Amino acid sequence: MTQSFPTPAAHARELLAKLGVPALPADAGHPVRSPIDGQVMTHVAFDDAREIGSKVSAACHAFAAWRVVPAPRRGELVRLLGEELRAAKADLAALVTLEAGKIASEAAGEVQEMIDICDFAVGLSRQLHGLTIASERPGHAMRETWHPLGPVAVISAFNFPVAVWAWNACLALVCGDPVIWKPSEKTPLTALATHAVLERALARFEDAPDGLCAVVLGGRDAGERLARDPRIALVSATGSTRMGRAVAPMVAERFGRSILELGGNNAMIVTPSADLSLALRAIVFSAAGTAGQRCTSLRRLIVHESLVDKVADAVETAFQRLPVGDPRQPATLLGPLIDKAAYDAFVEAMNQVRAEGGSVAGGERLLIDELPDAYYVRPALARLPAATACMQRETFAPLLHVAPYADFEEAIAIQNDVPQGLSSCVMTNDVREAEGFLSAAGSDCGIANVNIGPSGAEIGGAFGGEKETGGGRESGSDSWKQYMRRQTATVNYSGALPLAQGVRFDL
Ligand code: UN1
Repeated sequence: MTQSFPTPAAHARELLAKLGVPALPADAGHPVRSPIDGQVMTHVAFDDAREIGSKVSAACHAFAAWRVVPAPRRGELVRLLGEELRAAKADLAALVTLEAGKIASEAAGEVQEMIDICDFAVGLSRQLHGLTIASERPGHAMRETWHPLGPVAVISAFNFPVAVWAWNACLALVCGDPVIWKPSEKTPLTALATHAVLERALARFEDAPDGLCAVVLGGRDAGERLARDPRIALVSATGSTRMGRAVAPMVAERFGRSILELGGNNAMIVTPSADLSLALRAIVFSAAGTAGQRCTSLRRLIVHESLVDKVADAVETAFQRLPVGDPRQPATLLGPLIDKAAYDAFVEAMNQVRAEGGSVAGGERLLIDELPDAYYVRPALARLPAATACMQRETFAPLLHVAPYADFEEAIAIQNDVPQGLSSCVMTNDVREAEGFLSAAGSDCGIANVNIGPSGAEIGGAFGGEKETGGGRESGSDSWKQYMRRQTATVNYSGALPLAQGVRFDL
């Protein structure tokens, strides 16, 4: 059943008010468009160099106070944030839909991901464990302690406009670090709304230092300013490999730390023993879900030659049937691309497939008459006779390449033969293939799955990838260690001064 909704602009006004965001200038500053209709929802003011500088100074002051607050007490702030996010979940998710174009269920999932990482970080606040290490010297004790690191800058992308901030901010806050957030200029409203939610948690917490958390709005130059600022201890940047190539040297030049989560070019291998109905559902969700705009979206399908036509036909049919449209409609499974540039890149990538001897099914632009400034597309399936150059590139759109393989080792070689190394998976019921895929000689990616697609990771694991993906790890496992500095301490409780390695230096 089709529901009627207000225009995205009116809907955004209503949600921003409900979420507690102070009124924004209606017609001045940087325009914020909704991909749902391509129209301007509102404007936001970008921070200038002076404002960015003073936010960093405030974060440095806040750090001096926050680092000595006991970690479990810091965890209480994140616990309160989790409560406030639970209360705001529906409204914040609706705003994610307006600003990023995600279908309602995926937007709700994104806010759930924020809540999950809050819970994880609260537990972590009592588990920032160090080590005790055996000393070779008598009467000596050695230990390793983790201390807060300093202000953290989070540079996030449009496609996960709030969850990626939460991955970083929740860990940083329990680790004792202030957080400055520069969201994508395409999604500033969800950042402002998240901050309004955070303000409520800070008010309930009562004694958090001023300047502990800030939002910096701006374009590339604002991100650059944060990357170059020596007062920022860690820059956690999510986005394209191109962005990472620019940001990483700026941080490295001043010996800052960075966590990079850049491009992916994720593959699935489908073997003869695979459960094909399971595979089909995994393929369609991970290739077409979020309109192919996840870092983890499936872009390459490597299918055994005996099955490749059957699998490709089934995917093509499923793509044809996917309901595309306003992501607020409950029946929609595929919302719009973020903007015209994304659409142009999609068209160019399909042209490259054809130029390399492949064929493309789907890929048409839809709803042009109704919504001429929005970019809705039918997902595209590109059939290739073999893995070719067009499969090397990440195109942030629902374009799935399919190519055959003859033996399993060849499939793994194709899977690994791209510059990126984020996520990967194999569909198989053969334990040798499954374990081989996960072995040292198997997938070279940061994420490797068996019998699930490459996207939709849980927060409990470390998230990130190798090669051009940047090597960073965020979210679960021991990713928290990057937000702290490690100190090795040796205490001499004897009356003598023996030297390590048996060195003698008698005065
Ligand atoms: C991203 O696309 O930047 O694994 C993050 C997933 C999500 C996170 C994606 N949990 O697909």
